Amino acid sequence: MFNLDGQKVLILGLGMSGRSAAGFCEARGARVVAADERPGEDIPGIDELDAGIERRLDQTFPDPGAFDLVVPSPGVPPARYKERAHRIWGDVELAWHALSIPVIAVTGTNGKSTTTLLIEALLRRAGYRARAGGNIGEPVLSLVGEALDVAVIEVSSFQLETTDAFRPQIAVVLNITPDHLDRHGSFEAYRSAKARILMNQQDDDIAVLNHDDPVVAALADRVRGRAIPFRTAGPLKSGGWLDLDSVVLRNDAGETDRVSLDGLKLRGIHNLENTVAAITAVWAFGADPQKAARALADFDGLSHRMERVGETGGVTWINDSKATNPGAAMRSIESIDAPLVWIAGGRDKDLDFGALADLASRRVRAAILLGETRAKLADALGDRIAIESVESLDEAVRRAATLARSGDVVLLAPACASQDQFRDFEERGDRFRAAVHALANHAGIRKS
Ligand code: UMA
Ligand code: ADP
Repeated sequence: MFNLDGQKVLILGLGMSGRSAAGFCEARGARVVAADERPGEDIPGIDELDAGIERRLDQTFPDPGAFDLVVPSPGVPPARYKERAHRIWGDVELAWHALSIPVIAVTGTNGKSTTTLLIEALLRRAGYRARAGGNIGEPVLSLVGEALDVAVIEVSSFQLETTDAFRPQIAVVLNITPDHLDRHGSFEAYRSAKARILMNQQDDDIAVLNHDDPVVAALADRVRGRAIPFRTAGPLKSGGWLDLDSVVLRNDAGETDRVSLDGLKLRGIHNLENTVAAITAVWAFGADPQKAARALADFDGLSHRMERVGETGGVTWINDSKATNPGAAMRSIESIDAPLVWIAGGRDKDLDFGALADLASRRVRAAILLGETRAKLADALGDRIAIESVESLDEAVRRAATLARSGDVVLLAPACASQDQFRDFEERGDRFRAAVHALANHAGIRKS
């Protein structure tokens, strides 16, 4: 068992990740101090912490320099501990030391959760005991001690900042476009954080890289093991690529397999990319891709990702609340082949809306803007399309109902974080769904 006997460990932040790390370290013999700047009554699950864990709540963090190991939560910026800490290991690093099974790690700006869960489903169908965890919302430490053949871990840029020796056997990088620049400071710093997924890989490890994304493709130079490309926009010499309704898999020796995507339930071009990435990863892992692909027909998309939440008077309502950056929102808009009423806006992450606004001005009939970024988005859109500014998501849904005509799609793809008005993207999506259902039940809904 991974041992922290007698070590003084400081846990920073007691959300999902911090609470699991506190329990994990305590069970391995550490003297744990668990700190959170919020008062205890605001921290769900705080009462479940073991009594042996010392709590420091509702106060500024203790000095990291007084501890052998600091375990920061992903949401705690490095400036809070980096200078003083002797050793920094986030929960992904802790889990990696404790797991004695192969690890497939998935990162990228968008598509991580879908691809991670799809890889889990594909591997299970191919006969492996696989479980997903990490940024997906299931703390990675919950995988430790499970009877598994393989762990599939979604890793964010925040989590990769606190890795040290983390070395996934297979690293999947989906795409890198601007996100979280408020935290990382620059696109270069964000890209570097993502690239840490490859940092410790060795000769016998594999990096599955998106050949169509220039920033990801450029990472091939850093790969110490084998780089296996995947793409949807054309063939490759070897790797995994989309060809009509199939994924072609070809190794360096030229041996080729073809996996049919018949029955694929996921919608949208971005999900084709995620599917090709997932199939390529499980093939690279050594699973039988034909057996694995039987899972495609059972794999429903996740909530809050291009989720169809209702239809009213010929208008389709889609909840893509998880589109929390411009790149994701662009894919959502591109994926819809119908006149669009677009609901966007939220918390700013210092991101540029230029390319998104250009696309929206060609594809969107009307934009309904809310949240902290509504003026910035309106500026970027200029007078190219009809714009309405609203105070709340409920109001946005009501306005959309009056603007949308039969055959239109109303799309919530905010391109921004949710925390200006909501707890998280899930609360925002739930609120949207509820508002749409309330409309649908209301006889007075106006349709032109
Ligand atoms: N806190 C402080 N001081 C600070 C910052 C935070 O005390 O300066 C405390 C807060 O009061 C709170 C706790 O820290 O109690 C929150 O920690 P956290 O924000 O790291 O949240 P967790 O609940 O531990 O969730 C984290 C990830 N959160 C973030 O990266 C912000 C979750 O990803 C992840 O699912 C979970 O660990 C399990 O691995 C969420 C996310 O938004 C979904 N991720 C980003 C994204 O996907 O874009 C990266
Ligand atoms: P993540 O975990 O990286 O946030 P998700 O699978 O939850 O990824 O998808 C989040 C959103 O990102 C989706 O709602 C969709 O708008 C967009 N998206 C998903 N896959 C891709 C992709 N491969 N490329 C670009 N955008 C994507």
